[in-house]
Amino acid sequence: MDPVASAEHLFAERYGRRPAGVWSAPGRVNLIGEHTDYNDGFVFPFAIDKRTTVALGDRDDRLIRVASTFSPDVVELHIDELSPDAVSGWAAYPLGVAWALGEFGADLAHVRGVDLHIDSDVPVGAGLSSSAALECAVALALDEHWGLGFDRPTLAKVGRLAENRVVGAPTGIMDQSASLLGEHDAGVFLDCRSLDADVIPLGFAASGLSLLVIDTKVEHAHSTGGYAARRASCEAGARALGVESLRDLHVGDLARAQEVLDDETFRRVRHVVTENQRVLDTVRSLREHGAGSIGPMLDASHVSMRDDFEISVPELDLAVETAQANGAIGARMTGGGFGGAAIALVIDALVPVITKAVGAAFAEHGYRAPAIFTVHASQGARRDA
Ligand code: GAF
Repeated sequence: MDPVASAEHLFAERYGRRPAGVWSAPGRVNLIGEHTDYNDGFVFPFAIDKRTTVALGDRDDRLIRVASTFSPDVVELHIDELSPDAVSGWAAYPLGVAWALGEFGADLAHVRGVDLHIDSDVPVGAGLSSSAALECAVALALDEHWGLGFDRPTLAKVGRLAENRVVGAPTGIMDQSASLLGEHDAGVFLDCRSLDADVIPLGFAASGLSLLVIDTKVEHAHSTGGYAARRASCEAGARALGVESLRDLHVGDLARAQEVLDDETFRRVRHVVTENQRVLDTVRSLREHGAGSIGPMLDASHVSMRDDFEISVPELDLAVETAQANGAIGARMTGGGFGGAAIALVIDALVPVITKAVGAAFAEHGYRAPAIFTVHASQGARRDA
């Protein structure tokens, strides 16, 4: 069954009537630009061909009811009771988005309740931002159904606020922007300070290239520990150097930064400053020389995350090194780190070779078998029916 028919069927099975509409939003892969978003820097992610679907039906009262294929629970809440702390678990995402719409000025006092049914093929915990896919699908569905009229950059902020407050993860704007602004076969080059976005053709298929995702199955959570600590280091570094954010520093400022900062903070800062430059270099190289030219930036990004930002894990390093040793054009861990996935840009013919080599290397090290698959850049959030 196609995803739209399936969403309509699941809604009807749960609620006993047809939905009024179906919306969906994709997960994302970040090609390059890691931990730069909350430093007002540059990112270059793309929306992937794995999506979260929301079927929505009207109600006569003011309850929001949410059901999904990932849990037997049906959770309901009165619109007047929406708050970041009202619900926990997966239902906190859709209900957090409804709350966040109100925080951005939506008049929720006069909207009617809705029933939502949610389904998804974005793998959870793989670093492909299943959470942003869920937030953005619900944000767009409620925005259009309730006629709120928010633009997509604002809906991205709504999703981020839900994530920051409901899940407690101090994440940036990248994932929601990719999910809302992505287009077929294109990356989203986003300036996270101005929120100006340029949608740039990737041309992987035309260049005979595939983008492999290697999900290490090492679980990560950005609401705990490392992610927040890295963000705090970046903010401390910016303060010590007297700039509003690390975006305001360039590679030429690093010598002074090294004199002022302790070694660890300096390395965190150096990652962000050089990563911003790598995003700019990647975009320029892609435009001027095509996708086959961006490998060195991807490889350097991984080294920087491994050694300076210290957010890699042995499984991610092994995935990256094995892909590189078997002919990948470039490879790096992607996303927030501490687990999740690596990506490798590879010539089509090498997909089976690299898949096999990475699987064998993981087995040899006694690591859990990774999930390895290709992804394609796809359209962002949309109404499907
Ligand atoms: C996670 C966050 F959600 C993003 O905002 C971003 O900071 C990323 O980690 C690291 O680049 O996906």
